[in-house]
Amino acid sequence: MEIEHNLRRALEQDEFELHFQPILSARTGEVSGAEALIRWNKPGYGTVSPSDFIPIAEETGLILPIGEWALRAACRHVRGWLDAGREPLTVSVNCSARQLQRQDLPGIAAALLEEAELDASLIKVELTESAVMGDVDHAISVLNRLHAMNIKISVDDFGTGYSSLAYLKRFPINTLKIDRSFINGILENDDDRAIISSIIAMAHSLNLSIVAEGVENEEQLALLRDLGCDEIQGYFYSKPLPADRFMAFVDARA
Ligand code: G
Ligand code: G
Ligand code: MN
Ligand code: NA
Repeated sequence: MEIEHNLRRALEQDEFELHFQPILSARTGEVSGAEALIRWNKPGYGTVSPSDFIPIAEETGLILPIGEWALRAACRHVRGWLDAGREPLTVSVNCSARQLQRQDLPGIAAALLEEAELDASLIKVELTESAVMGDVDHAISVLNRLHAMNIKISVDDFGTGYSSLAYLKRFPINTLKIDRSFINGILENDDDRAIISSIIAMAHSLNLSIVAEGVENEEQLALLRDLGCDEIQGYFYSKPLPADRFMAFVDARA
């Protein structure tokens, strides 16, 4: 397959780049971290969005080296920011089901953290509900190892899958990211607002923090803050930015 060949070459030729979407404290408006989102700068074409190549990378197994690349790049960026004298920021890295099931994720993460001389608590792994629902016993054992290393764990796109919070209690999770499809409707839709309100209440009673994704305006932000949401991510503050522009965003808000 041509795209598979091109993705292999992209790894060899260093054509991937991480962008960073700021994540801010709902209460203080301070930048607490960012989600790292991969981009492919394809020569002679331009930027390819991950939604156009991550599914193929997953099918072909290339997600394993690409995921490792993303984790290494995230660790190196965080190290660079610390070296430049910045306050520590937590970076969330997306991991596919396959990385969780087929790779020694804790071992790889340990090596990359050591390589970057980085405190594990600055890296957060984002997994979807379906990724942890696959082989549950294996997922629990991998997550327990990550947790023991002090790597933080988020459940991405929360609310779109089938898991209940009671079920997730079995996993050593730190954070739920409420899917942006719920945030979309909170101002107009009473049901969406009720769902979010009860997710936040239950999450807090289980000692989980809540990130709202896809926050696009001030009214949504104000409501989410009233509902007790901990952190905010979305176009209202910023779209994903190249590393230098992300740092400029951080400096401008400090
Ligand atoms: O940034 P954008 O909205 O185009 O991202 C689209 C999707 O690609 C998101 O759902 C995100 O989870 C996924 N994605 C982005 N970067 C990575 C990555 O490094 N690894 C994996 N597995 N998925 C990623
Ligand atoms: O699935 P995941 O949560 O990893 O996807 C993150 C993607 O969501 C990012 O690639 C980003 O482009 C997109 N995104 C982030 N904030 C917003 C937003 O406020 N509105 C919309 N429509 N998309 C967003
Ligand atoms: Mn994500
Ligand atoms: Na998401």
